[in-house]
Amino acid sequence: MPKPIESSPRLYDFEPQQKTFLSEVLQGLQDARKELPSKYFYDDVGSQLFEQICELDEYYPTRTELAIMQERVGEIATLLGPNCLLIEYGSGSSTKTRLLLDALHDPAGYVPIDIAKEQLLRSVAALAETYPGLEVLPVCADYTSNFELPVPSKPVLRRVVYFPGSTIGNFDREPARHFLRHLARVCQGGGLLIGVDLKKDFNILHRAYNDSQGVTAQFNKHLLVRMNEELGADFELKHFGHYAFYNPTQGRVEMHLVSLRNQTVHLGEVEITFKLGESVWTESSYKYTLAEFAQLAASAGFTVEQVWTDARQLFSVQYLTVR
Ligand code: AVJ
Repeated sequence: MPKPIESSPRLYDFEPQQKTFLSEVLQGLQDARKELPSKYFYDDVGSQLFEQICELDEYYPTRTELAIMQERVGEIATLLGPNCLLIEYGSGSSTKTRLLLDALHDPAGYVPIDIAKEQLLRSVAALAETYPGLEVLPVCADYTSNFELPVPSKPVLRRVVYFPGSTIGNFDREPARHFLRHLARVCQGGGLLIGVDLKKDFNILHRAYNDSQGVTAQFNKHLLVRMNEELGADFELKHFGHYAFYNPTQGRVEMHLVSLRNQTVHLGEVEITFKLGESVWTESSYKYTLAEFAQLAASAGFTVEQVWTDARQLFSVQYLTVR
């Protein structure tokens, strides 16, 4: 266990190996099938664009998950029980976390885990003000690695991992199973409260990722903006198109940036050529049926204890337990 750094709040800093933006971009764009990791959407501007997406009429997941949480938080708090240690993977959408913290019965502590240190410290400082009695133990780590969890001073009855926002949807199938197995070890004897987006009418999915105001397109192209600004690249935004569609055989929405002509882009010394119609895969967002997710959860060692959905079955919040 590393030493907490000398600022308030204490931070358990595991100094995660962060590959640089440049090295991941170079790797992704020099693959035969070009791709960029979707985590790079979320710098300050990108996070703001995502928040704008969440406000769109067409983008149902965020508001639907929040509505489920608001309606069921009492029930959820009862199920999680008193003195639980709440561990959040990839904090951020603190509205949902605050709902939970408001309802939990005497939580033993709150452990937000994030790879982005500054953001983590900012959100923790804000939480500490609202919840002065709550022991907050932020951890800076790559959340797929094996790290020790900090131990709060209050006794812990069970550990509960919170993984909202259907972020699990961004993992391909095998990595998803692998990550859920990791979570099962972390919350052994306790549970996992997870937001999972559901399969539905293709047209609803299509609209959610192809909004009429073009905010999602701007969010997608923000990766190009970041490469221009931070890596000195010369992507011409007008020569790339936002292309998002539901792939029904794979059960996922795919987001791509498609080259609208043959072109060459420069990234420092490196030249990257694009053929007309060639795409850069920027995100996958898998959708599940309740049965499919239950099977995935079971293969990772979880039992589905409770599922809450909205009336239209667009989204689900699930409590999974592991013995
Ligand atoms: C935050 C990753 C769940 O996949 O729906 C929104 C991100 N991408 N519009 C999603 C996103 C395009 C979102 N997640």
